Amino acid sequence: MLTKDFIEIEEKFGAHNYHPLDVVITKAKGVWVYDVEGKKYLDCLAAYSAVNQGHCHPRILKALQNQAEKVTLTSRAFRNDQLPLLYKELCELTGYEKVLPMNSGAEAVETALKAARKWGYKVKGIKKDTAEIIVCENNFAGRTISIISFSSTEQYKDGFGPITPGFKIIPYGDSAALEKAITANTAAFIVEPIQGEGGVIVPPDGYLKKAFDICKKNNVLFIADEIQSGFGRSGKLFAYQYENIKPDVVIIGKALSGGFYPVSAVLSNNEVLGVFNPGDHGSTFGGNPLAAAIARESIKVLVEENLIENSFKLGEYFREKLRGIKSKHVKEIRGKGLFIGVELYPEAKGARRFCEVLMTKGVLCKETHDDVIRFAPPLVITKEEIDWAMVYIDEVLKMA
Ligand code: IF1
Repeated sequence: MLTKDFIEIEEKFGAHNYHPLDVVITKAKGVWVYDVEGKKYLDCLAAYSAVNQGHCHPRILKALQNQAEKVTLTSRAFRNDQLPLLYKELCELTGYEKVLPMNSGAEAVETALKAARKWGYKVKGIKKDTAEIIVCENNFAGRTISIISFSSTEQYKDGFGPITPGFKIIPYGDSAALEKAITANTAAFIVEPIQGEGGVIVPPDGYLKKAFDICKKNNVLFIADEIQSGFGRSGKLFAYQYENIKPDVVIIGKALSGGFYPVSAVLSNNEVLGVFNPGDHGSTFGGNPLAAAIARESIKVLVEENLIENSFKLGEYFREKLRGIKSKHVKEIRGKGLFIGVELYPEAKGARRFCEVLMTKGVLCKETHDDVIRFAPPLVITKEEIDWAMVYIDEVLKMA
């Protein structure tokens, strides 16, 4: 079957909730993916940062195979011998006291929302059912009803009401707005240290620290959504580490599994995660031994292969190369580590057409927010591979 045959079947039988590039991938290794017609592409999206360790990493694959032959799912009605070790290793790596495992990123965000509300009532003493959570404009945190309820993107909410109350939206990067929005009922402030879907938006230097201090002063939980920015993507283990803060809660997902399996989690301290009692929250698959074994190895690969440092160094290199391209379309090049956004002028008529042409040249990337081309390759990428891609990126950014 050819590319067009797969597309035809997909369009006929699948819901049309996506508009993918017309490349049908059949295998992948490291930074490279291959389509059904044998054409090779350099993946500059890395499954939205879920495959930071590179596609089909051999060590993670082994961990999956070994565990799959032993036991895959016990449910949390029983214990398994992988989850405790994942807990311990995650806490040692991150400096947090407790972990609550889930599957998708959205579920972990929902878990953090529930923890924050319950902490607000049981620890802070907020009056029943009045807790408020502050979020930023332009956020992206998933697709559940409660999460879209605090989205500022109309499309994500359109047709899905009634929405969940209890959220306040303030501008991103504006600590004064945070200070003003906080009331006695505020339980938490949730923020992406770098906004991903928002267009790879890096907030002003010092913003996270100021916001953190404001939260501390007002007894408000500071929650960092590191689902996309975490695990080396930004050139640090977590993007919040650029500002020398320690969030009360960190939400992780995506690269926690190296792309093999949906694994997410909430990291926090005993006070916050201690609010959950048996029966308060859970998931059939959350914390299963296969997920835990995969996550354990994914974390080890990230650290032992120095992928965080590679992201920092090659991110600088990637941006420097991009800055060398003389293109009338480019308004701004930004990012940290291998989390890179190239914003185009409105006259460029959208980033999508650039991504479509890049695909024909063998470079896969994805537009975000109409005018931004996002480059976020697996963190195993080399200088030579960046140089290879840059020839085409140069050519395509110079299109009419
Ligand atoms: C899609 C975007 C990226 C996230 C942050 C939570 C979640 C995400 C900061 C939820 C998910 C995804 C979802 C995916 C595309 C992708 C995305 F363009 F939509 F925004 F990466 F940039 N917090 N982001 O970025 O995690 O439940 O999806 O596991 O197609 O919707 P999830």
